[in-house]
Amino acid sequence: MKILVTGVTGFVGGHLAEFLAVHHPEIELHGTARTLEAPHYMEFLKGRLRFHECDIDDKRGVEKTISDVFPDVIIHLAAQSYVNSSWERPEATLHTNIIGQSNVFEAVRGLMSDAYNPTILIACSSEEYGFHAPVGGFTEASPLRPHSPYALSKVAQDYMGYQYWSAYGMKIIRIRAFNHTGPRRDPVFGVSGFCRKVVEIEKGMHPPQLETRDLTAVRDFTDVRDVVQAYWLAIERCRAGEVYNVCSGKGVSFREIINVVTSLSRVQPITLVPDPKGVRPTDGGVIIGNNKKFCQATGWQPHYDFLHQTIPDIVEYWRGNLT
Ligand code: A2R
Repeated sequence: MKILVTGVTGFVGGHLAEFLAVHHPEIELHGTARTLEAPHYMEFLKGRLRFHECDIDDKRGVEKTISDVFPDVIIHLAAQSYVNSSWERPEATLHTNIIGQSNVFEAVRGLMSDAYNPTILIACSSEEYGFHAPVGGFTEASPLRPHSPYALSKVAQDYMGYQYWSAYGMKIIRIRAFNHTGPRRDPVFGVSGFCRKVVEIEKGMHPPQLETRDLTAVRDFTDVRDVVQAYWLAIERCRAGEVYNVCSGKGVSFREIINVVTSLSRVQPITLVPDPKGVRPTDGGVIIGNNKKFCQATGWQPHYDFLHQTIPDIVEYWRGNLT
């Protein structure tokens, strides 16, 4: 089986490639990246993962990559993934996420035949639901209320997946992933940023204070290592045309997160101060998912305890990777 992971050098892509290389040696693994300079932690995948230089915005380049590889499975992760950047440059986010995915779908459609119809997993997002989870968490039937250009781009990707399945019978599985983090997460994302700051404090690079925003906000976090296993199970067991939440089903407030992160610091005490950049439009609210549909379809259960395994692992990662 040949698998093509778009955005393989990204946070999830790297963990997915590692998971597939370790647990599925039978798979021929391909990945796209904008440049062929792989991050150092992907060195061990040399010879195992074939890189293809490909900008997802470039229709011809995407067509060439997909027709060269002819994958049985595509896991489409390449995207502008950062909500805050989407406020600053909405058109770039909409273009890469929506037109980029259209380029992937059209390239596959051009190759489709009775003998060729690959499975495609697309990475949609909890951001599509908005900020006010009902009791029991957002289900796949909850209304979509995108609040940012990023969220809007993910709604479009999601419904594009539905449309290509319904119009052309393409085998598209839509996954709405809730917050996920883990070692190697870019520090622009909250939890990884807090963990890195604690390590900067330990190394004397930052005063013993953490800049925080709305600590009452509640999110549903899953470890990325559980998420990539979920993506693989989705490929094996989920139904094309369907949409599934991947989440823990449990909410955790940023106050709880900060308490755990600061408790791990070798420098005490750490003072909390308001973030000088102020509150962002994406702060606040309660985003919790309901994972019943996905768990029933696949048997998946998250294994990592977010507060007591994932967060310490991220702190350890920064202790070993901050110079
Ligand atoms: O920025 P780069 O060069 O590291 O590449 C990122 C890639 N990417 C692109 N690849 C090809 N053409 C583009 N125009 C383009 N723009 C971005 O997508 C990176 O390798 C990858 C995204 O990785 P991260 O930003 O680390 O996101 P993460 O957390 O891995 O998210 C994976 C998927 C995305 O669709 C998110 O929207 C969703 O899961 O949550």
